[in-house]
Amino acid sequence: MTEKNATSIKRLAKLVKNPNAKVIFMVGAGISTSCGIPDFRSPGTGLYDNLAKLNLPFAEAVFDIDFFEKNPEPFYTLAKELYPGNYEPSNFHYLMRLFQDKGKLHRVYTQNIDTLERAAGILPDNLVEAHGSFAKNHCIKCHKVFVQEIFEQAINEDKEFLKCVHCNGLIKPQIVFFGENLPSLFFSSWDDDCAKLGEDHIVIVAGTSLAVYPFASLPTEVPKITNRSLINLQRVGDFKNNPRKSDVIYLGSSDHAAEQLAAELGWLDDLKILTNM
Ligand code: CNA
Repeated sequence: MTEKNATSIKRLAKLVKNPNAKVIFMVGAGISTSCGIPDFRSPGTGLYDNLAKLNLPFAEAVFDIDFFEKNPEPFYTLAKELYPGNYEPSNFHYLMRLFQDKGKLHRVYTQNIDTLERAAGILPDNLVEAHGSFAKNHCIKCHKVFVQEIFEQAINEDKEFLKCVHCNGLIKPQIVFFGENLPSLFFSSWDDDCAKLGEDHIVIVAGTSLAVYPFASLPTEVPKITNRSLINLQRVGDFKNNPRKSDVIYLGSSDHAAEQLAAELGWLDDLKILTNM
């Protein structure tokens, strides 16, 4: 571990040890790469660099609602790869679960659609899936909602693209595509949480390029009295463009950070039990 990272873990642990401390996590695809799910933007390994086989006009098209309406096939191919159940949570997911078990979790805001926060045991009230999930489906034309299983069947059995029985519109999982609104829970929950943030709160941002808005603006909106931390392979977003003196920066793997923070907090045995380390 670099000296800087070691210092950051110590600073973060000190903040967490405050008996009134409560943590909000803001996470992205980087916390799931060790589970075998590629992120979007890591050079070489990210999905955007590996979408050639999907024959897309531009990488983001796979999550573009207008493109999906014309050609759902690339999304179906990708969904098969990303579908929940194929992967186990990472150390970092279980660290967030430990914060919950220790009574120190305020909320997890995730951009991920892999539902690994649920798999790690984060309770529904503590979780905001900002970009939706595979848990439900809806018709993109009449917006009728359908259960999870129908899409799972469609990708597993290579059936025709799912169509709505009411209006013949295409059905897709309730994952937020470019051109679609985020769930209203994202906005209402953040309005509430942000208004309550004080000096005992810590916002930990991990495994995200902070490139997708409005999620990317959350760290900027954190009041100055609240401590912020970034755990990522490189500096991103507000931590790069507008760093605060009090920011605690850890540049490296989120799983390593999870182990080191757990060790510093005296939680390593608990983490090992959860992860079967
Ligand atoms: P991104 O833009 O691909 O950025 C990922 C970030 O994580 C980058 O800054 C990486 O350097 C960093 N990173 C990668 N591996 C690690 C690691 N082991 N430890 C620490 N940092 C790491 O992904 P974002 O989440 O920022 O982008 C938002 C998109 C990605 C959302 O709309 C997601 O739905 C979408 N996405 C989700 C998944 C998933 O659900 N697992 C996978 C791929 C994309």
